[in-house]
Amino acid sequence: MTPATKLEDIKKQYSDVVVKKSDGTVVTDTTELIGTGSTITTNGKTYTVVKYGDTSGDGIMDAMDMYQIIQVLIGNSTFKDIEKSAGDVNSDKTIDAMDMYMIIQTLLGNSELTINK
Ligand SMILES: [Ca+2]
Repeated sequence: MTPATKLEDIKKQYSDVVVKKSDGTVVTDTTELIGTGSTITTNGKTYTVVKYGDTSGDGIMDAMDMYQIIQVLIGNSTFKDIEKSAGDVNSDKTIDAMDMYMIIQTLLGNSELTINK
């Protein structure tokens, strides 16, 4: 999935797909962005979405995600496993300044995160 993946894009590939937000509500708006923590069920299997940089789970990477990562870095907050996976944009199993750097560069438009999930 790319950062801009919407329900309609998934439906093109999997016609029987059911997408739920992290709170369990079914997504019916085909233009809605799919965020971290959402689940995708197709062909009897359910997958949990990890969107790199989207720790807040709203489908976009923005200042809110940076804020959440900063809070975790300074010890004011902790991430659930799924949020940790989303925040660890360079996939080195830790959330640190390098992840912040990559997210800032992406927000500035200097680079694009590569999505492998
Ligand atoms: Ca990392």
